[in-house]
Amino acid sequence: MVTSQPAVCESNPENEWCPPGHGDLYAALVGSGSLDALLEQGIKYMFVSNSDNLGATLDLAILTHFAKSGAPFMMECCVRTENDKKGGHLAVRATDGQLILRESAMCAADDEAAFQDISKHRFFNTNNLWVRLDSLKETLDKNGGFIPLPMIKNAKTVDPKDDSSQKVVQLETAMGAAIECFSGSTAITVPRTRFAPVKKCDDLILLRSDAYIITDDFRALLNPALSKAPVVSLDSKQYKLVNALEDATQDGVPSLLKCTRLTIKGPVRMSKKCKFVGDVSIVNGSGEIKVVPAGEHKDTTIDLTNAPGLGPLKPVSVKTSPFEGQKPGTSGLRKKTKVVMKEHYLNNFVQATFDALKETGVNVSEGTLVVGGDGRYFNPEAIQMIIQMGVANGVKRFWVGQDGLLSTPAVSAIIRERGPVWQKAFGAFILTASHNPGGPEEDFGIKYNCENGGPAPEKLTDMIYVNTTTIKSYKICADFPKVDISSQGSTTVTSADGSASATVEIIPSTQNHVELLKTIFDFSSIKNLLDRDDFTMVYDSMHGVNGPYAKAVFIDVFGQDGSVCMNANPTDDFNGGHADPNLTYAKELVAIMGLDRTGARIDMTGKAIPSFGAAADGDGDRNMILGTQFFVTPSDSLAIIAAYADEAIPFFKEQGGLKGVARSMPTSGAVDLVAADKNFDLFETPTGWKYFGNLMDSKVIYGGKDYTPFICGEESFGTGSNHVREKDGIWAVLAWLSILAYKNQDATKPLVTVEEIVREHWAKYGRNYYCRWDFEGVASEGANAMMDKMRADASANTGRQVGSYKIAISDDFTYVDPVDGSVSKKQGIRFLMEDGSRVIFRLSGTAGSGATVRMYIEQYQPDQDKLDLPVSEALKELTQVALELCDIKTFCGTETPTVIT
Ligand code: VG1
Ligand code: CO
Repeated sequence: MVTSQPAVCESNPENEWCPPGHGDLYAALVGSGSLDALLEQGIKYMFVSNSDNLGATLDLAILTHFAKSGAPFMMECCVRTENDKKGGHLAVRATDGQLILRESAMCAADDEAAFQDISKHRFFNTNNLWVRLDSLKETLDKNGGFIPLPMIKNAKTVDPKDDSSQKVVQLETAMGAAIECFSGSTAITVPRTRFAPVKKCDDLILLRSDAYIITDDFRALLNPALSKAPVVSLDSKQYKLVNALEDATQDGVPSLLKCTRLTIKGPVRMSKKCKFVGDVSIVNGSGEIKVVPAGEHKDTTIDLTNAPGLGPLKPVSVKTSPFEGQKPGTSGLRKKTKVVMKEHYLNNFVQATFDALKETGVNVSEGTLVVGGDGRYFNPEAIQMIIQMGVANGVKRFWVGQDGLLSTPAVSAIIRERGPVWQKAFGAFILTASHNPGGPEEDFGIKYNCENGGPAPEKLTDMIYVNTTTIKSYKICADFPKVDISSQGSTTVTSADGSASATVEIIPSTQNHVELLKTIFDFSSIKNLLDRDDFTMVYDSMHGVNGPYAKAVFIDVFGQDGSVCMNANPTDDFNGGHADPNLTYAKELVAIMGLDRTGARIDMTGKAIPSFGAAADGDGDRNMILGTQFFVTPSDSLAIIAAYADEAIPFFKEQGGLKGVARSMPTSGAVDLVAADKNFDLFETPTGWKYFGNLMDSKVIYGGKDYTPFICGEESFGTGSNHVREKDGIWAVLAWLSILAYKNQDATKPLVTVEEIVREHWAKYGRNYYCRWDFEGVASEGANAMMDKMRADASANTGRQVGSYKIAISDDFTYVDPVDGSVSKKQGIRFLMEDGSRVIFRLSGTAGSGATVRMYIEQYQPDQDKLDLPVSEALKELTQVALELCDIKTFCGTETPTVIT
């Protein structure tokens, strides 16, 4: 029964929308004002076609013909063949001789045979249409603003994917049907080359095969060696979606040059080594993917039903449904381990990533996928799962860190440096939640890094997230054997039919990274420093992944005593600690260096204090630098490394000197002063390392200005350079040791200390007093409301006087990437005071659950007499102002930070 009422679809109201069909083009031209605008510009002719028709190019000969004809409307038609008999055809209306279009939906059931008679109705519409815009306007005006197109009635179900849902009538119009609305309209027969629509995978495989060529002016043409395109008919159930065809042809598209007909039934995989000649039919009734043997197949039916399958390489599709909240944050996806261990949870994210890679054109079958992590709980299981899913998604080679261990900077180095060209890594999964605690009750994390070695850019992480919201199934080779990741070596697994294989290589965790570091620093002068009697150091790896790297460098290369490396054996829960190198969490080291959690000196009478102390976070990309009873803020550390780079570090010296520096927005402006002094290009980016990569790749990838050699850093204990595309903890430690070695070249003189170097720097540039207050684990609603309020009040706050500070600007930081123009909004609420002081608020994007508010406070002090104040005192008033500005007490119920750094 037709109710003539709009359809209702409770399960998904989006299905209630009735797509109008491309006949809507004319209404859209009028409604959007485009028609008038085009006419005003003096444009007379319009050529339109379906976007899937790769043959629809703007052919000047046809345009000339159309212009000369004087007709208001012209349709390009092709001669109908067997393949086209079900589609609409051109006709002459008997009553008045008007050209009209007849669609199958307009044909009475008993006239079907005549409709499909290609000798009677010889032409079909290609939907390549030429329209005189002035005539269009006239016709529209005459008809009260629309074109009276015939309605097409389609019988559908309200949910197109569910045949059992409510039956509906979908009304649409077709743009070609307008031929009947213009008197004097005409048609022209064009060669098939003007009609190359890609509607089904049948068309796509043909187009991608050697049956078609791409001309120099990018037209897809039937290969001149063929008089007729092969007739392809793929199993419509198996190859409905492009993904399925791509899986089936992951090893290349077979040759169809000598093929007349190709019919495929059942799930198969082909390769470019297959050549189909004449009429070939492939059948696989087994339900399991079977591989068509390489070689020529001529006029034959290949029955693969009982052929050996892929065995351990057999992918299966597992049904799943989306999990909420799989949006990667500042550095990947971080969640409670328990959440990640839920069935399908990690599978969904990994499949969403593989799908996004395919969408962006990454060929995962070429090169290598790197897999490793910080050694936290559930890493080993996740690694095996990623291998099994990788194989199912077409990955042929893996590099896995021994014992699953790879630090974040080492992964970046491996992607960039390891292997011959044909093995070069295309990307990596890094299993880390970095500085977040680990273990079954704590956090797990996963992130994807790209071919340049850097974290996935926002464009990719957004795509991954969208995929996680629609995922229905994932692919996995459940029978792929578990790989022993505890010892180095290579395992190749071959499919049962011998057609394919995948190789998993367990690689040394530290080798590539340590080799790279040796090319950057002057190791012999660092060794001289370390060997001095008056120099001692300790490096705390906090039970994270950095331990093996610290040992490889300091014990194996520099020959230092084992006591230099503290907490250097990775454990899966970081020994119950919080592997975050700051004054609060690196308690043990901080006490050894003679400080308390506020950075104040403690009584160390009778105890020897090392000259140098450093700590790393869980995944080895962060660093904390300490001198004897002295804490170096990360912002100062960045500025000082930049100031000494050219003198103390060969990597910079030998490449003509440092060119560019960058800091994240909340990081203090100490490095800005060095940049201004030394004429470096300076950039201020949003929080997170992914934004630095484009600046480092500005020339090599984007062909723009070169900013390398390049140094960048964040206030959150991250520092690095363009030697990799991640922050690099051990790099920063070696950079500091290089500066110390440079300042202490004369071994007969007393040691110039870390503290002296920092004070000398302040004396020259002034001091940026800086601190960050973290409010961890507050309720998300309150935190969000607080941020919204400050955002809403931004313009009202601008110009306001608070205490002795006047707010010059209050805004929400927006970053426009100077290299690729991409825009990142809502990157932190800023209060920029008239005297240059700053207060900034952000919500953390790395929290595994709940919310963390970060409050950043900075005040510059050039006065030589005021360089030695305790930070809390120097920032006392500004801190009060900051608390007032955000009113965190009201929104989050607390004013006491969990961590101050
Ligand atoms: C934090 C830091 C940020 C850093 C990120 C990843 O992010 O503030 O500077 O890049 O962690 O570091 P957020 O969004 O929580 O403020 V790591 O060493 O945890 O990968
Ligand atoms: Co980290």
